[in-house]
Amino acid sequence: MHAQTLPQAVRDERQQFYQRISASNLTPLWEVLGALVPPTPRTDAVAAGWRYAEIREQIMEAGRLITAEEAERRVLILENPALRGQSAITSSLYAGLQLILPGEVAPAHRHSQSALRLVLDGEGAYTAVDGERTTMRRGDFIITPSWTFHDHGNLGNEPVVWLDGLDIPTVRFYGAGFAEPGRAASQQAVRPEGDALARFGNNMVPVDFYQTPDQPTKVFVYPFAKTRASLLAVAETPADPHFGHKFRFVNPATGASPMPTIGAFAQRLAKGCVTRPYRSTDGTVYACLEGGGTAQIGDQTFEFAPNDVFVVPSWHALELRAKEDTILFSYSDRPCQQALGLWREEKI
Ligand code: 1HN
Repeated sequence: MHAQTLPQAVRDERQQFYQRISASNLTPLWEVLGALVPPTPRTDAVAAGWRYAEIREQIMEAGRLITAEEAERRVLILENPALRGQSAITSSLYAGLQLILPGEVAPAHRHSQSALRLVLDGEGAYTAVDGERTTMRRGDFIITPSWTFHDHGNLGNEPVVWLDGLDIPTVRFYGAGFAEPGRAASQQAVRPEGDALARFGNNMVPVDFYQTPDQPTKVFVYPFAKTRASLLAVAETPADPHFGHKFRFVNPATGASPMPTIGAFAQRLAKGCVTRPYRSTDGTVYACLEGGGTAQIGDQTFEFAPNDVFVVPSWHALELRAKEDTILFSYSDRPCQQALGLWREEKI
C-alpha cells in the first residue's frame, strides 16, 4: 500500500514512532530502503567541465595572493558542483590545479593518500619522489604513491600548472589518513634522474624484485613522449568504437594499475571520430592534452580543448566527438572497484 493511500491516523502514528525512536539514534529502514539499494547506480556527483582558458587567470591570481611555501600546496580545487565543500570531483576522487612559480618550492611531505599529476602548462618544474627528481614536461603522468615523500620545485622562468588527482574522498571514507612533514623542504636526491624508469620501466626489473598487484609501481613518471608515440604508432589500425585507441597505464612489474586506488588511461581519437555511448561505475576525470571536441555526458554536452577538464559521474553515458586528432588523459577509481568486485561497464 502506498503511503499516500494510508489513513492519516496510521501515518501520524508512524511519524510519532519515528520521532520517539530517533532519541535512541534509531531510524526505520523501510523509509529509505529504495534509496539505499537503487536498481542502477545513483551518485551525488554531476557532470561538469572546466575550460582552462577561462580559469587560468584565476590560478595566476592565486600566485599573486599566496606563496607556494605559505600555502604548502597552491592549488585551486576542482569541486563537483553537487559536492561543494567536500573537496571532491567524484564521490571517491579529488582534482585540483596546482601552480608553482619560478624559484618556488612546495615542501616535502608524505601521506596515506595517493596522488597523480598531469603536467598541463609551463616548463621547468620538477617533482621529487622518495629521493629522485623528475623534470615535469607537458603531458607527463607522474605518481606519488601512498606514504612516499614528495616535493616540487620550479627551477625555470615560467609558471608551471598541473592537474592533481588524489584519492582523498576514498581515504576519508575509510578513515585511514595519516600525514607527516619531511625533515627538509626539499629532499636530498639519492638517485640520479631517470633511475626508476631505467630500473623498473624498461621491460626489466632488478633480478630479485617481485611485487604483488596491491603494491604501487616504482616507476613514478610515465613520460608523455612515450605515451604519445604508442598512441600514434597504433593510430592506423582499427579503433575501438567506444574508446578510439585507449590504453591503461600499468605497473610494469605486475600488470596492475600504477597505484591500487587510482587507475589512469590515455586515448587517442582521430579527427571526426564519434564514439559509441559507454558507461561504467567508475566516475572518471578527463583532461584534454591535444585536439578538442565535445563530450556528451548523459544529456549534457561539454566542449573541450587542450588543458580542459571534465568529469563523467558513475553510470553516466559518455559519447566523445573529436573535432581534431585528440589525446585525452583520464583517471578513476576503477582498480579500487575491481579489487572489491564492484566494477561494471556497459558498451551501449
Ligand atoms: C598534496 O600533497 C599535493 O603533493 C597536492 O602536490 C594536492 C591535496 C590534498 C592533500 C595533499 C602535492 C593535495 C595534496
